[in-house]
Amino acid sequence: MKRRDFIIKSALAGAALSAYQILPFGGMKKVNGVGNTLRFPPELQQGESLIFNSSNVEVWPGTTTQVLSLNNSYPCPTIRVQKGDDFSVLFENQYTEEATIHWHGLLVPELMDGQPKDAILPGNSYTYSFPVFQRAGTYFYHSHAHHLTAKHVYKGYAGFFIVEDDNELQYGLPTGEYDIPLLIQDRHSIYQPQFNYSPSNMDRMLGYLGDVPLVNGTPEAFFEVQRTLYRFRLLNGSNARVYKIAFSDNSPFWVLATDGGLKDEAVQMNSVYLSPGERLDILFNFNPYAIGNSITLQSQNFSGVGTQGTQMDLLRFDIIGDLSSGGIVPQNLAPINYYDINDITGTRTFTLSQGMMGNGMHRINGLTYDMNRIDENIPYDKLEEWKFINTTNNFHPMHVHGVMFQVHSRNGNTNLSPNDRGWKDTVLVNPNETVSVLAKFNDYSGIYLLHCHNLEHEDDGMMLNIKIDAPTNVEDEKARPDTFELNQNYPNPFNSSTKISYRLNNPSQNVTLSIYDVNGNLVEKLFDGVQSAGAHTINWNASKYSSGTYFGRVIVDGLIKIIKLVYLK
Ligand SMILES: [Cu+2]
Repeated sequence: MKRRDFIIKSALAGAALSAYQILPFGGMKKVNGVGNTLRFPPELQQGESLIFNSSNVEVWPGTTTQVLSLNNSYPCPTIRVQKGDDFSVLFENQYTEEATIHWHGLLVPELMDGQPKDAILPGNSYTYSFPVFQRAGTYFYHSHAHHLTAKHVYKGYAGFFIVEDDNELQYGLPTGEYDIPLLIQDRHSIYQPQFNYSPSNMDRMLGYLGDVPLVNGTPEAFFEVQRTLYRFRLLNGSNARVYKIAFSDNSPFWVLATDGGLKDEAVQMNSVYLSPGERLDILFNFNPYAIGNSITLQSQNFSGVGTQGTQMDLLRFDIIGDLSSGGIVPQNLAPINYYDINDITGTRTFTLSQGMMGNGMHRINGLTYDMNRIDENIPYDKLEEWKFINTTNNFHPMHVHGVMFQVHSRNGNTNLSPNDRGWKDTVLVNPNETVSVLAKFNDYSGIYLLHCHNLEHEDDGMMLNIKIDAPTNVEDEKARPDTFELNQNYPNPFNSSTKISYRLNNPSQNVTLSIYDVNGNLVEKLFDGVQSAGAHTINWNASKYSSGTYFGRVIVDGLIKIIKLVYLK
C-alpha cells in the first residue's frame, strides 16, 4: 500500500496511520542471534502535546536507560506535516531544567525558533506554531537550551520533522514503507546502558565522541528489506561525530536530497560525509542482492583527531523478499536556481578558532556566545557571500538559522561534491579549510543564530547572534506584476481600521503581510502562510496604535510590494 492511499490531508492527521512497524521498547527480536530490529519512534498525532521529561526506556535488550525524552519516547516522536500546513504544538516542560524546541532547518518566526534566549522554564509550557511553507524535506528538531543543548540531545531529546509535498509524487520515488528515516547517533559503551553526559576537557575540545552507533535509538540494528529501491532519510543527530556514509561492499547509491529537500538531480556516489545537523536523502537499490544476503550501512575510516573517523557498522540490511516499492530513480527533478557569486552585495568572514586545552573556548571571530549581544546585522533580501575560515584541526559543521543557503566553494574550488550542491542549512567545514556559502535572508526578520553544530563546541560558546533587518526601503520593491498585484488600502487615510487587498496570480504562494512604522520597525504581522490564486483582503485594526504614517508590506514568494497607510485619529 502506498502512503498516499491513507494520508489525510491535514496537519499530522496521517501520522497515526503509518505503515511502519512501531516497536514498543522491549519489542526487539533477533535473527540468528545477532542484532536488534530497527526501531521507529511513534508519529506525533494531531492535538497531541510534546511533554519534556526524563523517562526510562529499553535501548539495550533487557536493560533500562534513563533518557531525556518527549512523550517518553527515544528517539522523540516523528513529526510529519504537509507543505502548506499550519503547524502548532503545545510544549510542556515537566523536567527540572529549562529547554526549548529548535526546528532545525525550518524557516520560522524568531519567537518560534527555540533559541536559548527564549527558553521554557521548568513547569512552564509554550505553543510553537508556524506555517510550513518551505520545500518538502527531512528536517530535525531538538533542544537548544543555553549550555544544555549537548546534554539534552545526547540524553535523547531529538527527532525527525518531515515535510511532505504532493508535488513530489510526480517523480515516482519510493514511498510509505520504502521511505525510511534513519537517525544516526553515537553513545559511550563505558556507561552502557546509561547515556551519561560527562565530557572531559578533551571531549569539550573535540566533541563527545561515542563508540557505539545507534540508529533510531537501536544498537546493533538490522532492517529487513525487499529486493527493490528504497529512500533513506539520513539525519546525523550525533553531538560531534562525522560519518563517512557508505555500504559495506562500496556499492553506489544516489544522493537525492540535501538539508533543504530534493536536489536538481540524483547523483551516484560511493561514500559521502554527513556531519552533525546535516541530512541527506539517498536512494539505494537492493535488487542485485539475493534473498538471505545482508549488506551493511557503514561509516568508513577517515582521518580525524581522537576517535573521529573510526569505522563503524551502522545498520545491517537483511534481504528477505521480492516485493517491489514501485519507486524509480528520477531522471528529471525540478531545477534549483543557483545563486551567482557575481550578484553578491558583500562578503562576511567568520573565523573559527579554539584556545588551548583547559581554557579552550571555541570562538567565531574571537567571540563566544552572548545572548544579549547582536554580532552581525544582515540586510534583508541581499545576497551575501559568507566565508567560514577554519583555523583549527577539528571539524566544524556550521549551521545558520532562518535561511537556506548554497555552498559556493571549498578552498576556492567551486567543483563541489554532489552533497554540497542543493539547499543547505548546515555545512561541514573541514580542518584548516575555508568554505564559502551564498546566503540571502528573505523570509523572516529578527534575531537568529549562527553556530557550530558540534554541540560541545556550541555549548562552549561557538555561536553568534545574527539580526536580519526588516525590509525598510521602498527600493527593495521588485516590480513583477505577473506574480501578484497589491492594491491601495481602503479607506486611506483611515480612522482605526483599513482593508488591504491583493491578487495572487499563481496557484499556491507564500504570502506575508506586515505593517511597519516610518522607522522601519515591525508593528504587526497580519498574515503569514500559503494562499491560493485570486483576490485576498486582510483587515488591519490600528486602534491600539498612534496615528501617523505606516507601511503595509506584502511579500509573495520573496517579491516585496509596499503601500503607504495614513492613519488619522
Ligand atoms: Cu565546531
